[in-house]
Amino acid sequence: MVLTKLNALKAQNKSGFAVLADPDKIAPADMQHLARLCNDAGVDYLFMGGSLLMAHQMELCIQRFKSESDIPVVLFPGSPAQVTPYADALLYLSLISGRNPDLLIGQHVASAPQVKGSGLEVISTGYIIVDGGIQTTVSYMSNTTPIPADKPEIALCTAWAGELQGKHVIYLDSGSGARRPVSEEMIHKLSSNIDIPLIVGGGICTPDKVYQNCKAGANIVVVGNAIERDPLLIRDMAQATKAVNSYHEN
Ligand code: 1GP
Repeated sequence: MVLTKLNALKAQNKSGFAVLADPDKIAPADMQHLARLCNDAGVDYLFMGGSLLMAHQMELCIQRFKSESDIPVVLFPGSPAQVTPYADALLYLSLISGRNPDLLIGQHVASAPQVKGSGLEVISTGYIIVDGGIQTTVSYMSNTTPIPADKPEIALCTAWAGELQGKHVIYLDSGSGARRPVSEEMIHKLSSNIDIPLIVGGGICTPDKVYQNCKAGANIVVVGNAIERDPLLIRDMAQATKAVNSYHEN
């Protein structure tokens, strides 16, 4: 189970690495190559999803990936249309940094029969968007205001509220293609004060940034854009999470 492993990472103060594939940007034909790169690098998860979904090839992408890899596929859906039983687990997102009722409960009600019937492992996720220095697709599409990047205390209260509501994990995201990733100060503020796993993503471009995020307490670091530009980064980024784990062990 994906959540069992995430909880173990949190309990042991460890980190893992997730590659985000946007089905609008990657072709099914590329998924086997991506799977082999992920296998070789020891990637922990493949996240699948995007804020749009114009190419309806997500199921085929997942099938192709799974034909080459046992790495769990976790849906990170931009809309209920992206929920598919071909994956292993679903980040069941509530956009708790926003005040858009549709993304707090509305879409959940509408998609409940589909989610219940999917057979997916459902991971209740408090999704927090932080200002990444540029208007990202997610902030525009969600019609919400991100948390200011220099207000870690607001992010913490939001994460606490999610935890108190029973969310399984918190996802702290500055949005895909963010100019400024979430700060280590904010990551540390949350990770040291919540008891549930912390996922971090948005605008992370270098293995060193992955390392710093993990050191600050991220349990999963997610990278999409940078890997689309240079898939060979997968190896060094996955390695960075492992280096932090050995640093904590010693
Ligand atoms: C976006 O956290 C993810 O929601 C990943 O962002 O594509 O910028 O790596 P990038």
